[in-house]
Order: sequence, then structure tokens, then C-alpha cells
Amino acid sequence: MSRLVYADGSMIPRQDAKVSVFDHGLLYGDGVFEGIRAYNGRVFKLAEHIRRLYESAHSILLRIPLDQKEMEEAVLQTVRANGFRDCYIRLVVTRGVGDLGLDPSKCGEPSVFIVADDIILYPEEAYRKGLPVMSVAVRRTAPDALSPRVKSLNYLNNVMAKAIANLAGVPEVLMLNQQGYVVEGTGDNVFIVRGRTLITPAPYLGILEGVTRNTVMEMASSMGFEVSEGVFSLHDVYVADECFLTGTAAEIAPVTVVDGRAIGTGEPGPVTRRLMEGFRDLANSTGTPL
Ligand code: PXG
Repeated sequence: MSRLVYADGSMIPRQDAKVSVFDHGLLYGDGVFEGIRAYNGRVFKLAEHIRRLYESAHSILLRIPLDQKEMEEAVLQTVRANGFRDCYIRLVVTRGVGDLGLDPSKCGEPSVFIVADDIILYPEEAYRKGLPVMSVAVRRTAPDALSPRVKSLNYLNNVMAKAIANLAGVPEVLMLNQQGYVVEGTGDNVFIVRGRTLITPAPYLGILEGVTRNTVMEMASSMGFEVSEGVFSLHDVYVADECFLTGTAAEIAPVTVVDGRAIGTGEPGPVTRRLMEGFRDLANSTGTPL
């Protein structure tokens, strides 16, 4: 079956889905996006992703030409048109076509496109054995330059951090903020576990408030764990009992080595494993039906 892409209200064949060389999303990274997943015939946390998209757009003065309900419907329509029950969904809104100056007032209507595709996962072994990660010198964008809470098309420093991971042969990195505190991975949030307490970096430190992060925080509380948003350094990660990453693509991925230090026993810990199980159940049984 040939795949279809939603582009400004129409479903078009994938090979015809193109953006203009005058689109400010391409020229200046002027736009916002979401990464969403469908599991077992339902779109997981659809309203939460759409709300974050509209908050990101509001923050950068981008007016999306659909309301949130219409956008949810466009996502469902895209997944249905491609016959997927499980997939990854990339939703992008750019400032649209302008001229070669960066002035956003020169752009006409924002462009909206939605792509549904197969999910690329970490190898199954990564979830059984855990991931080795490293810290990098490339800092997460400073909140006083561009808020990391905006899921914007400006991901170049995260891309550079991932390039360093590739050079070093590790699957993911931990990014720090300008003060040297741990904030997140390149496309994932991070948690550490001490005893029965989970700690994840507080939003003001400069993170994207992940939908998976929020889901895990709620789930962990309901399982009786203490959950706190806090501030921690690499040392705290090295001496934690457990560490894991969360994201729409990664789900919950155990981290067992950081900068050459084994975390806890060096194997995925019991808290992480319990959360992974709970998350799988939740993702496969809740969401907006297609
Ligand atoms: N932090 C950052 C910087 C992100 O970009 C997350 C955390 C996790 O958020 P969610 O809402 O997914 O739990 C993200 C999410 C991809 C991809 O296709 C994913 C993300 C960004 C870029 C690419 O793997 N993001």
C-alpha cells in the first residue's frame, strides 16, 4: 500500500509530499513539531501531545490554522489512511512560505504536515540489558536563549550531541545545562532512582516536559513511589540505584552505564522493570481509538 501524508488538509502520496525552499521551517528552523505513537489501534496521549504543540506554537507567535480538535482529527485521519495500528506519527507546523529574509510577517499561512511511519526502536537487547550512555560537552539550549519547553524545529545542538554519541559508539547521551546539571537526553527525559524515590530534572532547569515523563511520574506515584522534580549532577547519576530514559520513541529505556560507571548493579533495576511493564500495559490499553 502506498503511504499517504497529510499536507495542509489533503492526503497526498508520500513521494509528492515536499516543502518549498522558501519555507521558513527549512530556512530558519521556524516551526514546531510533535512525535506521537499509536499502539494497538489507539493513539496514545493524543490530547496531551496536541496541547503541547499548541503551547509551543503560542510561545513562538505561530497561529495554527486548525483548532486542537481538528488537529486531533487530522492525526487520526492520517493514521487511518495508512492502515496502521502501531506507528510513529510526526506532526510539523512551520511558519510557511516567506521570502529570503527571516521576518516572520512575510510568511503566509503556516504549513501543517503529518507523517505516519513505522517505528524505529532501540534493539530489544537494549531493554533487557540496559543502555550505556555518556555525558557530552554540547549543552542543552539555555532557557534564556530559546526555551527547551518549546518543541521547536531548532534541534541542532541535540543533533550534534547525537553525532558525538555516534562517534563514541554509544546509543544515547546525557545533556547538561549551562550550570552543569543533568537535564535530558537528545530526545528523551531522564530519571534516577534512590531507594523508593524517583527524581527527574525540574522544568525550570531547561527540559522538554515529555508526555512520557509525565505519564511515568503519574504511574510511579500511583504505584506508591515518591516522585520529585529536582536538581542533580552527574555524580548523583553515577551513585544512583537505577537510571532510565523516557520518550515517545524510547518508551522507558534502562540506563546501566554512564561515563563508564555502572549504575547500581549494572543491570536494569526492579523499579525500572516494574515501570516498563506498567507502561507497556497502559500504552496498549488506553488512547484515542482510530
Ligand atoms: N526531550 C527532548 C529534547 C525531546 O525532543 C523528549 C524529551 C521526550 O518527550 P516525549 O513527549 O516524547 O515523552 C523529546 C521527544 C524521535 C524524536 O523521533 C523524538 C523527540 C525529538 C526528536 C526526535 O526519536 N522527542
